[in-house]
Amino acid sequence: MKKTIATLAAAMFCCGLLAGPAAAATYSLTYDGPLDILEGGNYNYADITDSHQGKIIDVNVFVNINHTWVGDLDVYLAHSVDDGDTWKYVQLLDEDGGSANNLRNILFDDSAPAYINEVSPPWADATFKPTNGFDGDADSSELAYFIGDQALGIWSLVLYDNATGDTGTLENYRVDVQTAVPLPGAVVLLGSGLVALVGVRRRSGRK
Ligand SMILES: [Ca+2]
Ligand SMILES: [Ca+2]
Ligand SMILES: [Ca+2]
Ligand SMILES: [Ca+2]
Repeated sequence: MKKTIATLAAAMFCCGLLAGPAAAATYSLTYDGPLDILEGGNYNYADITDSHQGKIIDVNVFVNINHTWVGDLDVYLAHSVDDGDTWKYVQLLDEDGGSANNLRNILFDDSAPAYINEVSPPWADATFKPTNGFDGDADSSELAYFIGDQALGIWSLVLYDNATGDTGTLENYRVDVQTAVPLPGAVVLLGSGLVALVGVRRRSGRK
């Protein structure tokens, strides 16, 4: 009988661990512009507060930018780690696209078939991987760089216009986030397994 209880408790404990006390959640957060993209050494920030709990599993970002020479632009998605003291930068565009106009309804997704800089503009109504490579302001050009971080914090689309003469605006952007969030049922299951194990140990220790 004790062995049965112990086995059951161990099974519950293992299930709690193996299944993982989490479930996936998805949500989207939108920034509504327009935000003028200033030239002359300005970094332009479009911030979105993310109040969701959970660890990031996947991030995609959808952008609408008007610009008369997209090759002027560095575009990054940044996310605050901790309380905003630390930022991670993922590069989406690295002065790619030459004299072409606009990034219209472009979704950046690591799972897309092609890097944006390997597809000739104009770019509109399409899904691309971020640019293939990154400059000194970025940490990566893969959105997967955010995986494992807490979602809670600030997302920022950061735009830098490297040359004078052509300008633009950020019309809007959206982050699509998937997180792993605690699953109360699994926590209860894990907890009850632990309690049962402790109970068995106590009983078996009192001979
Ligand atoms: Ca142009
Ligand atoms: Ca650059
Ligand atoms: Ca993705
Ligand atoms: Ca410019």
